[in-house]
Amino acid sequence: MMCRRILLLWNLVNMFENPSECTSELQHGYSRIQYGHRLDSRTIDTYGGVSFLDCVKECLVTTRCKSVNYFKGANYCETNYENQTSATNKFLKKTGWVYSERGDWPGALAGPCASYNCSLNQKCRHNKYSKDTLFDCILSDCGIPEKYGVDVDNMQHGDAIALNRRMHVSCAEGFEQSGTGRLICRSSGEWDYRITCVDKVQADCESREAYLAEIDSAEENRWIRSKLIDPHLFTLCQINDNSCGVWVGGERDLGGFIWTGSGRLLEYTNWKENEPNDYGGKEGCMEVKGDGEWNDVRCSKALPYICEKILI
Ligand SMILES: [Ca+2]
Ligand SMILES: [Ca+2]
Repeated sequence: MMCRRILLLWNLVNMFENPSECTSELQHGYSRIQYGHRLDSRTIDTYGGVSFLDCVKECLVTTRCKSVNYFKGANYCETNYENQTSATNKFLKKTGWVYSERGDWPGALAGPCASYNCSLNQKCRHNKYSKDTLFDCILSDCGIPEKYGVDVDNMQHGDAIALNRRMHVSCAEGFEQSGTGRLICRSSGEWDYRITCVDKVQADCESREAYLAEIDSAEENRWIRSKLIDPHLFTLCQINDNSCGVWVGGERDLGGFIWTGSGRLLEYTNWKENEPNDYGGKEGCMEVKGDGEWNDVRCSKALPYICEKILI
């Protein structure tokens, strides 16, 4: 394995200095560098005027980095926070680009930074001004925006999540947008959100002086389920039909679920087995299924909903 990696490095240096000398004999060493491809719109940061090896090194010292794109014509490097496996639909054929993944490179290329455990939003940097430590962990990026209702799937070309960069987002389906949709990554590592996404379902409940239902007991859960299978209300739901469901007011918050309207933690729960599973890291809302059990689900799913009103 060690010999193969050394061969790979040598091949790379050789390739860029003398491209015409590439032979079929060397091709095996390049097998983990994919020509004519790039991972689109998952950029941490970009660098101009750097070599391919410097591009790979930048990825190796940036904790969040999973892969790089490199455009040799402009010596242009992009570090990515996802890779071909985690963002399959963003892996595209693009002439002139080279794509490679972090895991295909020896960590030792990062030099002394290889032994630093910087946190997820940090990178390791040479510290010229300190006598105590030659290397430091410094802030790298603002992370992937996670504000409720914001859809980050449609990053535009040129967007990035590194400090002092910006990106364009929109509101998820079912949310009403105001603001420009631009996010700016402050040097403090915090996003400045220039977008507000109002949940149309919550807004409708509020317009009725109500809130999305908050279920506090088995009895209340049974009542909601009885409405679900009431043929006069939701004709899609058969008894124990798991393909249908309704929104209630649970929302993911700091890893757990709360009731959005009141901000209270859940006391009574009736989750399905193995739920909430936060499938794909994108299930921030809660539905009650036809059998009365709960599931976490994408907030953009179009479902009927139940508002709750305190009657005095
Ligand atoms: Ca209630
Ligand atoms: Ca789920």
